[in-house]
Amino acid sequence: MAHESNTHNLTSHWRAIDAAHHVHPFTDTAALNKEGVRVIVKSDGVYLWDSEGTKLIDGMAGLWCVQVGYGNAELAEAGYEALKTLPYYNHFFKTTNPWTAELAAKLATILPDGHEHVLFANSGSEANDTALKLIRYYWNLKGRPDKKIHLSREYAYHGVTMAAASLSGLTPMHPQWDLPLPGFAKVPAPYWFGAKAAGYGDIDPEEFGLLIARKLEEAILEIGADRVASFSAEPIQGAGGLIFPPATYWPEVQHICRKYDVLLHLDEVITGFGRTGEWFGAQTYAIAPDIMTMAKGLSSGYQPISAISLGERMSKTILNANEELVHGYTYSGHPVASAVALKNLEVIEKKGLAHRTRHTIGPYLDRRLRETFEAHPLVGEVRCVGLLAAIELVPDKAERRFFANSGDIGTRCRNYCFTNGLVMRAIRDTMVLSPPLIVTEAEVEEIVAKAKDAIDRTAHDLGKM
Ligand code: PXG
Repeated sequence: MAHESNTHNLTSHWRAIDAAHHVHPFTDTAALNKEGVRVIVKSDGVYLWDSEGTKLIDGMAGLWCVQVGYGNAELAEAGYEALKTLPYYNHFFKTTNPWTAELAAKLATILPDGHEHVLFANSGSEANDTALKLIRYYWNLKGRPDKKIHLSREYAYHGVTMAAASLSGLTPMHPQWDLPLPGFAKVPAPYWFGAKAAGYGDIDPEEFGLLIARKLEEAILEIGADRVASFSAEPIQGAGGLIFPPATYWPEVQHICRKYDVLLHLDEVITGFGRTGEWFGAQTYAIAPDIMTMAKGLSSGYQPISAISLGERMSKTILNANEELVHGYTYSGHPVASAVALKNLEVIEKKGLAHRTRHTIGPYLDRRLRETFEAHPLVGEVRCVGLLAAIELVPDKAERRFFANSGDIGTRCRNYCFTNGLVMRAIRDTMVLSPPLIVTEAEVEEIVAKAKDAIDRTAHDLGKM
């Protein structure tokens, strides 16, 4: 389907039926319908096309997930093969299937040490929801039912189920739903670029990393270590604005979790599967989690699938409970999703996508962004780890202050990007890139040139150029 020649005339039809019947996520649907929605009809590599024939370069890999790029025939064929052979069966009735069993075994070879056991779900939110249930269960089995408070961070994004949204620290996610639920508490994020604006003064990043880690200790002591179940965190905070922790942060956090017997839950939904230049952010930052959640890049987004892995301590306790684990979804370990994920891991490995992210294309993106933007009058900081990059737009280069109406300038810049045929996200006024891991140097050049034009135009509007 979907060649521009025969989709142009259908655009207004699709817009109309979408407006009449489809409620969009994280969107004011009524406002969107006045504006008119864009219909995405096809994709290839790092490119997308809309129904009017406009070509976009996708600097976000969808929603941080299309590691192997669009249009990978091997993944499509693996899915088709499973669809023909076993389109559905479950794991509830003393049964498994070859793809899910192989996928679990493959994951065990790439996960952090001690993570030998995996549960499956269908989204990052479900994985995090499941992780919190397993954490509660663990402490119940240990005879410590009072350990029930879940700590997480400001600016965290962990998803939208009742528990995952409660865990999230992006406050606009809460009022519509009367969240967070009881039993959730927040600690600050190691957002060094924002430290000055937050009143920490001219602190250096390493000192700031320690200071923020110790805020976790303060929170544990205030609540009482005997009541704190877990600390949940993304190795790098993604949807909260690409917050890269200073080098001192993770070692201190791990030390604190161990000292107070608080389970460490790592949310690798964005940072997994090569994104930071290793299989997982846990390896990039030398983190040893008790439980880990992953989704997105697990299947490069080709199928909805997520996973929860248990470290030694949790797996020993939970798998030796001598009772049924009363949890599972109809689609846990779906054969088609498992087949696609398994092939996806094979492709990531075969093409050396984590390796190139760490050693060649990641450093290339980093260098080109710095060369292009570090001296730019609208840019306060450029930061990049693997193929995650952020460009902070600020009113005053020297001051590390933010714009008064947070988000206005970022949105303006993002709109210019779209006009230029580049998908680049704005989080507040931070411009964010997370391209497919197959992106080439020429495509990086295209992204940088389009981003430069958009940022220049934004600066021009503000009288800065
Ligand atoms: N954890 C993290 C770290 C995520 O980034 C989730 C959990 C939830 O996954 P599901 O599959 O339930 O969506 C995410 C999802 C954005 C954006 O605008 C980011 C996500 C989802 C939607 C939008 O950056 N991340």
